[in-house]
Amino acid sequence: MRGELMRSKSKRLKLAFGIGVGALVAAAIAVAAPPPMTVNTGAKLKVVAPRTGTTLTGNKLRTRVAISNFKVDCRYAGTANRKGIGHYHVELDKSLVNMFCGSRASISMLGVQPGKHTVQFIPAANDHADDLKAEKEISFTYQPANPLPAVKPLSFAGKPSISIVSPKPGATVHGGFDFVVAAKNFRLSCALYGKANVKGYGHWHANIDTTKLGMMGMGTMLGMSCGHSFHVSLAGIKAGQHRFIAILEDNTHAPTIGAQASVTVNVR
Ligand SMILES: [Cu+2]
Repeated sequence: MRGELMRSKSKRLKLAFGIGVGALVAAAIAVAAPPPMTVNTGAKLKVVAPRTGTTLTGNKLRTRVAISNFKVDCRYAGTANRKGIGHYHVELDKSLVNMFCGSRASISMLGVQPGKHTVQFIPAANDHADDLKAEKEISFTYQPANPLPAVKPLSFAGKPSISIVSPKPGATVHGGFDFVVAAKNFRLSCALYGKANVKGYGHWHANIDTTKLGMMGMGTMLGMSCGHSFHVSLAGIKAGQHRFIAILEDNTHAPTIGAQASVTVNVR
């Protein structure tokens, strides 16, 4: 009798433990893979180029879209959402290349294997949440007449790092400013945006106030750069103290390089 009770007690304990672990695993999965953020921007997007089934023999895919019912304005990217305002994302094989505001864009085929590919066009809100219902996809074949050489991994003597050249801490900025950085032990590349990672290569993101919001911290991303400067429009940014953050990113826009720098300035 007593043994019976003990056994059932320990069974219950095991069960409770099992549920506890299950809940933990479920929570871990929820953290690792958040549901795709989607938003209804109201935008209507039409792809003018390329046409489905295009064979691309050059090394640049030139794209053109027509967007209606939506004010396309990259100056507000990374700031609070505003109804009816945003930008659009271009993805290559469902991997984000960049955000765009002009009707035309050009996607480098560096790091792209010859063969069949898809390109996606997705209206997005200021916080970069995709409007997946308005997404358009085009298939094309990349058959280069003069294939690009493969990008080889790079080795540097030191760890990659980024520092801020301008503005200086405590500076007052107004009406926009150039956010200037210096990257060390790292090769910045626009052509590799959205491609497979190659050691030593990537770019940087300019964020405001935090790096924690949205997918891979992009909720407050003002924009990205493969140069030494990014123009911050300050549109949609309230007056007061703000922190501007420069984050080194791998080609997939993930902050895996593990280097960032920030500066706090006064926005007037
Ligand atoms: Cu990026």
